[in-house]
Amino acid sequence: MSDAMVAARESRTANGTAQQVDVAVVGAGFSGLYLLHRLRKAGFTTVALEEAGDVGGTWYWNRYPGARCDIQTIDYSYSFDPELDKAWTWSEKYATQPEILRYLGFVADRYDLRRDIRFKTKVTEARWDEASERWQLTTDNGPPVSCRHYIMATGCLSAPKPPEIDGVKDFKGEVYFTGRWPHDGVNLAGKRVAVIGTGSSAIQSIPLIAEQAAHLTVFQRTPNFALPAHNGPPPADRKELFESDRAAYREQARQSMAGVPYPQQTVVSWQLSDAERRERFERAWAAGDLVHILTQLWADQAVDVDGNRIVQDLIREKIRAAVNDPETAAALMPDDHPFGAKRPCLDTNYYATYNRPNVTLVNLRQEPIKAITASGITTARRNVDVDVIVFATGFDAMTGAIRAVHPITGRGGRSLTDVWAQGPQSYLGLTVEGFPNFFMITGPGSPSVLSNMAVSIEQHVDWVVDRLAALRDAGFTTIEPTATAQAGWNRHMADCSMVTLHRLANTWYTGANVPGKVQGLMPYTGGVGPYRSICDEVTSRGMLGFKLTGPNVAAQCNDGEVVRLQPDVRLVLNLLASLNLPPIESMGAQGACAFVNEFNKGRPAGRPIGEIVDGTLPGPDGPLPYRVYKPATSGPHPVVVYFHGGGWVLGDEQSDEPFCRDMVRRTGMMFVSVGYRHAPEHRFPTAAEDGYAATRWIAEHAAELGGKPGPVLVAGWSAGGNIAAVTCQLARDRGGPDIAGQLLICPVTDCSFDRPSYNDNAAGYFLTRGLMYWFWDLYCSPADRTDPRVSPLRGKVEKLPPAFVTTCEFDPLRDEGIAYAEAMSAAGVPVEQLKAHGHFHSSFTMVDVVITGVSGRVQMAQALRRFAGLPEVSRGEPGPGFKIAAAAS
Ligand code: NA7
Repeated sequence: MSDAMVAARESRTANGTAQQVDVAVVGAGFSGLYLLHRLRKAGFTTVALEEAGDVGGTWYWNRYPGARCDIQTIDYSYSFDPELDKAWTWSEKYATQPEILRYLGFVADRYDLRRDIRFKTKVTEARWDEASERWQLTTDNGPPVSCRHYIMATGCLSAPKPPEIDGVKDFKGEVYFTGRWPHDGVNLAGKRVAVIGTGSSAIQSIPLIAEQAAHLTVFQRTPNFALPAHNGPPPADRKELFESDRAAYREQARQSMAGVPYPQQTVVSWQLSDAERRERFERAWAAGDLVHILTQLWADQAVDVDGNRIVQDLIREKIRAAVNDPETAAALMPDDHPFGAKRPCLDTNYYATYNRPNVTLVNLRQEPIKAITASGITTARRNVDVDVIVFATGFDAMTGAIRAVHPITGRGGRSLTDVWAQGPQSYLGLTVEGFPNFFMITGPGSPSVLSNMAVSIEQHVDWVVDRLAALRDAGFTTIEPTATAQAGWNRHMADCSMVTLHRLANTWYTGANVPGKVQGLMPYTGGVGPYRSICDEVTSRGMLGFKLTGPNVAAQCNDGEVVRLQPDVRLVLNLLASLNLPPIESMGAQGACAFVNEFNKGRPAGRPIGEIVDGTLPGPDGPLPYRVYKPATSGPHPVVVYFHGGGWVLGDEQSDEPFCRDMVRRTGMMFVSVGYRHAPEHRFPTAAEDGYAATRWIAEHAAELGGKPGPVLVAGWSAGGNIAAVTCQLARDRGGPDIAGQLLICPVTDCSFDRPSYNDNAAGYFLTRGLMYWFWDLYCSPADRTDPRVSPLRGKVEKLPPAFVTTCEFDPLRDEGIAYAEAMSAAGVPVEQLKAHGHFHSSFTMVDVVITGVSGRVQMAQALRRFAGLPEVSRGEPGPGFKIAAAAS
């Protein structure tokens, strides 16, 4: 049906004449305004429907005292028009709400946007009409709207949460919500005021309310981390950086992780001394910048509970120093969540406000609110009479404003509320399967609140409008994500959530602040730059994951999942690809060794452990070097004989050092890494025979080495996994030593190259098929390759020690590892398998780089302990919010 026919039909609707537009936008805040501008420029007819009386979105409503942005305003600005950028100068580092609102009004005027906005108009219902392929929107003011595309630009924090406290209606005094503050202000002078809540809104307003009120009582349920904003004029260094090359500055922001141009930190906390860490922290504290302190201290601060705890302790010290009364100070110290897992706040004199004689803190953890009465608030311990109650109790974040339009009915009469009954589902956080031509700006599943919103909004709007224009030009009238693409995005979201610590706190990021809301991390934690590149990849791969239809064109559906790799694996592989390295096999054996040594120098060295001792042991033809890694706990510890990776050609007893250290810490066991001899000088079966001989010697000399006498365990990665597997077979056949268990990580087990993983993962995942061929050629003649000492899968697999076999989805060696595990299992050997999805050959040995490898190493360590007969480790868990800390550190 043509648009003209649709228009004629729609104008006869029972609700009166519908306003006909190509695209309807809900909201006229940062997102809605830019959408209007872009849509108009792209030639679409459009209308924005806005509940408020003017533009501004969140900045229209949140007028409480002290309301400011918490991203430096230089960064919290539109960048789409360099002329606009130059035409506006912010007066402060963190602009106040009135100034931001003036800015948005200025933007609306400059591009004449108000003429397409219907103010004081709420969308009450939205329905996809299959026949006309248009959305029909019902409003509470003026005509309904019929549109081809429907875009929710409703913001993440615009649906205030009800107070959930009994008796609010009985209260005889004044009641205010920070998120719906009266436009002409509130006179609090001389009044007794209660503030409920200690999130950002409360922390910004409390110091100013305290200055006016006769008495202020703050009711705190959960203390929050707050940092001094050090507000003032925009900092000279940042301004200079920006003004020296505005375009480059903005571009850096777009590619960054948080939408603010800061570099990625590479130094981890344990590589720094106490003094160095304190120096970095003090610098960050003085900078008064959330993104700085959240990202610039050390690389593990946001991904590892130990790295994070150091920051928490330093902030708690600051709170202790700022607040005179020790009991109040203690109550103000957050202890139930990692720093940054809940949105930290920027403050001006917040903690010092509690030193004022007219301010009281009520700790609701000790005395919960029982009810609000006619005269005030009753807790379990006292009645507090007040004249005014300020609710700073937050929002039904991320999904609240979208679900406030109810129902949004998509294909087949399904409502978005039903589809999201178990939590929001989306593709890219922008679209939802079953809801054609429906888009969300900064929706759940996008970086949104974990980023500088201005940057994310521009990226979303540009992507959506560019796609709409391209579809229109190609004759498509509908666009809808597929179930596969959406499921893939949800899995990728879950993968990303394992990288950071956000999942360990009860926050509005997870829906935990709203009783009854399904919980799960809603924003995308994979970073702004990576997210942008994923959206661009969707486009460059022919609108991957979208179904497109149009009246005069063949339907198109390029189905699939855009990211199947773990997020950090994707980053590592992209980085490696950008280096354009020559294939390792083209470097020659010596050149390849030198390359690997150089490569290893650039990685984090590995965490501190008890002791490292080097030595040599007698091998079959002379001494072999070894390196012992000992735990910090007192021994003797069970001994793990470890074989490094490197295709029988590369590496040495030190080359997997970060992995060995990590496993020593996790297992509490001693690792002895063996420097077996390499090809091409020493071909098959040297590595295998060295491995076996070394294991035998280590088992016999365990006590001398400081380990526990008795059975040893063997472990190895890649070709080292091959040697470990072969050693177990030889030990069985040659009368010992006793081996209590084997850990095989991505092992080589067979000389056949025709399993699917050799083809599926032939290139692009660092270990290539070509490199494997080269390793085999250097180590082993074709005639020897079926010998079980290099292809243990061809040997006898009965009566082997219990095994834990790790394989990675994107590894050429995946299928032979699985085949070996299955063969052993079929032969009665107890076998556990970890089939690591989204991982590549080096995922588990790139410790502190591939963070998503942690949970796999936790499982491997548990297996080794079980094999050695040690009890399971129970890690100290500091609070309910840290429940899955073991998997994160
Ligand atoms: P937040 O950050 O959600 O803070 C709300 C606060 O209100 C928080 O301290 C809550 O405690 C508290 N709260 C909520 N409900 C209750 C009840 N029923 N009783 C007692 N205390 C309650 O909202 P904000 O408006 O401050 O900030 C939102 C974002 O806007 C902010 O992060 C910035 O990005 C800008 P809880 O922690 O749930 O125990």
